Amino acid sequence: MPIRFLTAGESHGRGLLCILEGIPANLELSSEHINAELQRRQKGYGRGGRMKIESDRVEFLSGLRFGKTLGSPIAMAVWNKDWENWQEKMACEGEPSEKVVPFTRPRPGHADLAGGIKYNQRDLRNVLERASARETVARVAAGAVCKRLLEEFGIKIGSYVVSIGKLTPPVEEPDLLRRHQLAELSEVRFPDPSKDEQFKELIDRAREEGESLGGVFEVFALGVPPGLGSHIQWDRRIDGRIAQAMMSIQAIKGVEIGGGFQLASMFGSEVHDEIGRSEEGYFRHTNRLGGTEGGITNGMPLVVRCAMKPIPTLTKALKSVDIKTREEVRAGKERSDVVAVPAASVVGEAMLALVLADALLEKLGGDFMEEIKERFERYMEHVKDY
Ligand code: EPS
Repeated sequence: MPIRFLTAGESHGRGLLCILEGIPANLELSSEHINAELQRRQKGYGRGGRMKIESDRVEFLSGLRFGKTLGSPIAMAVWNKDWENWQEKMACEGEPSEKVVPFTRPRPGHADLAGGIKYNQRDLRNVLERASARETVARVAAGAVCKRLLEEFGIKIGSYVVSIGKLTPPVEEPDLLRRHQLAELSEVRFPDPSKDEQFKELIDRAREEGESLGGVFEVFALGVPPGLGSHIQWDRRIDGRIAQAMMSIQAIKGVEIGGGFQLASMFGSEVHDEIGRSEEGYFRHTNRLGGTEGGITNGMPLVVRCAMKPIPTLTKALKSVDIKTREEVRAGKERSDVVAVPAASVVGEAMLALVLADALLEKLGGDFMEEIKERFERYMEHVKDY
């Protein structure tokens, strides 16, 4: 797998870090591009107080010289502004002061209890800080670099929300790119901003009731050439790789590709995308399989749907047990979002970009942009002539 990336950082620590390896040399890259993606991740009606504190900006630490990649690992940092308020409570060294109150009432649905048991921690902050979806800042930074790379090959990635809670207005717009553009204009990333008020009412009501909400979003990629991923081994299948990447996003509980679960109840003739041919090569009359067959991209748009569970931090706290006293209590409360589905869809874009950039480089090979582009053009000729 040509692309590897690691993230580090706690939610209220110094910042979020990312090391991204495998990006070829000579790709033009700027912090502006990454910051624009980071800002998109911060948006969405229903976010908590934290997003008013932060204004996420990337700082490149390596892998770039005069605006072009070097082929060496790209290290990026996004510093937490909130660190100022947490320095004492999240210090890497020294002894805890009296200000440090251990978090001992695990929230159902968060990593608190399972992580506390696993790592033998008596202050569950030692778990929740890393489990927090703030980590997705680093993923979005890495994904932004991959998006930049994919753009050079005409591959575009977008997303939109299809539901929040039980509210699922029909998506009228048929065109995927247009859905994305409309979502950019909506406060909840729904591809019809005239529905925003309905979503906002629902979110306001949830907030008043001390509740949280989940939802469903779709991520797509256009311009994906056929032939990424492979049928020959389980871990090379592109659909499996996409599902793993998406499922790894905090709070995601379901992933579907194309028609997903719906396809299971249909007849074969209603599902499989019939084959046609034009001057550009083969195409499909429909795209119910969401752009993959046999673990290989088939040249149709990739369409992935993800289900996000409601955020586990509730003001109307659920039953829990204090890990210090072992008494039944209400779960601890942390500042949190009421809903983060719009932000998660931006994270989904980043994860899809990472998987596709990896699969594209695996297909083409090469260490610098010029040679990879040449190989891409040759391969696209093959696709057309096949
Ligand atoms: C997040 C930052 C966090 C949370 C949220 C995601 O900030 P804070 O904990 O300071 O409010 O708002 O994390 C969660 C909802 C969670 O359950 O961990 C962010 O930057 O996305």
